[in-house]
Amino acid sequence: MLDQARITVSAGAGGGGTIAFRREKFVPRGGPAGGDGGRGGDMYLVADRGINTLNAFRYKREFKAKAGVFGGGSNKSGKDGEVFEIIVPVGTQVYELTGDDESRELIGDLTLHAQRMLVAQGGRGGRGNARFVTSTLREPLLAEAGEEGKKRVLKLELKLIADVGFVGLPNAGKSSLLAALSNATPKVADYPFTTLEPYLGVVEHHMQTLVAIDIPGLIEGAHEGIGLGHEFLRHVERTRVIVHLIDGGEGDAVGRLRTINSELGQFDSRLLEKPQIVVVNKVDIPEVELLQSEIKRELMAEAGVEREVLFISAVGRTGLDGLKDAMFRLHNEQETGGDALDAYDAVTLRDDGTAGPGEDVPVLRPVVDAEPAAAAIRTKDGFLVLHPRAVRLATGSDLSKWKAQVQMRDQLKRLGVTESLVELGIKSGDEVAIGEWNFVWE
Ligand SMILES: Nc1nc2c(ncn2[C@@H]2O[C@H](COP(=O)(O)OP(=O)(O)OP(=O)(O)O)[C@@H](O)[C@H]2O)c(=O)[nH]1
Ligand SMILES: [Mg+2]
Repeated sequence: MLDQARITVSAGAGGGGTIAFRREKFVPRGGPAGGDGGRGGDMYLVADRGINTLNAFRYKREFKAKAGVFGGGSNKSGKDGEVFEIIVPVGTQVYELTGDDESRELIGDLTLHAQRMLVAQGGRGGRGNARFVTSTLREPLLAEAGEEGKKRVLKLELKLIADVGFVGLPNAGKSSLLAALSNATPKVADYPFTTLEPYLGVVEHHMQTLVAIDIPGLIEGAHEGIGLGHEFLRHVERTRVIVHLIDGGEGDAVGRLRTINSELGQFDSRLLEKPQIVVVNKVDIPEVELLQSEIKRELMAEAGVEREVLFISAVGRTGLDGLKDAMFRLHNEQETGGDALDAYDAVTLRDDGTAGPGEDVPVLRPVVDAEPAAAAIRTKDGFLVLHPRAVRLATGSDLSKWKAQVQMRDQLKRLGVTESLVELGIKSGDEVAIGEWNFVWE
């Protein structure tokens, strides 16, 4: 199972502004009417609790949002590029990779269903020539190119969040069940407290997946810290469904059920409000099979056990389909209105397959690109203008025309570029490069 992915996201470029003039009868060239370009589409990550893996990124790793459309004539603005949403599982941590060494920085943590994170901002549209009209400039021949969309390399890491919790006394077979239902390989042994740390596993059923968590066995007094399980009960708090596993081979199923439920309730009464599937394990043992209907009757008589009692054998792998049906059905029933549950701590899947507490959830940090510090710099051939607006203007205009060049120099003055060049010590005859355009300073 893939639980990390490296992807490239590119927001859409802004559409270029247009140079156009109104067509009027008997007027060779009407007023300027070039519209602005549309904004490039933004790129978002959106968390969805319907998926539990990053498998979708195995084949598709590059994502591009649509560009904004060029401005039209008659002052018509170009259409904005559509927002692009990449769906990721809830529990996805987002790192930005930068530099040749791809050093990583955590930029977000999607822990809630429907949470959105802007990862690459669409480029602004360029202004059309109609926007450059002033009292002295009646016939602007300038327009801005659209801004580039942001591009980022991201590393996604899935911090699994458990959907279903397995609880029960030590030795009930919780780890055996997790091993039988999922890809996990927890340790199984015939002594109590085999499991010392919670384990997570992804359970697949009819094209759906959910994450199950196996926690150490609970014993009487667990809520006060006796045994091990209490430490991990908080992982069960955020699950939607509890699978309560009872060892059928040990007798007194009702007493065992009560012990655990009393611990759950004392730890946090909300745990008892969760749908609970009561499952009797080890039905492969002949005595258990023999007593099946009696055990079932006793358990059904218990308050709180409204649902069917299931009989399975984790080791013999019987009854598992019925259990999966119940798990997915109850889980899906909780999908709506369960948002309060999401506020609980997430659980981290460690490299060795065990689960640790989720780290504190960092606030989503909006990604902002720094503007270049200087409007222009000196190069070995002369001067290079970096001012983003000026560069876009040079790119979006047809500067082969002498009139356009005059207007462009005017704009450089207005944008403060001229002043920067003077401060850098520019002299008459020096070469200035700006976007695709080069000119000689006078
Ligand atoms: N006969 C039989 N034995 C089982 C079954 N499931 C589990 N066992 C055995 O029961 C013992 C305990 O199983 P585990 O899966 O380690 O139980 P656990 O609930 O995880 O136990 P702790 O981690 O100690 O809380 C092991 O010896 C298993 O082989 C089953 O379906 N039938
Ligand atoms: Mg175990």
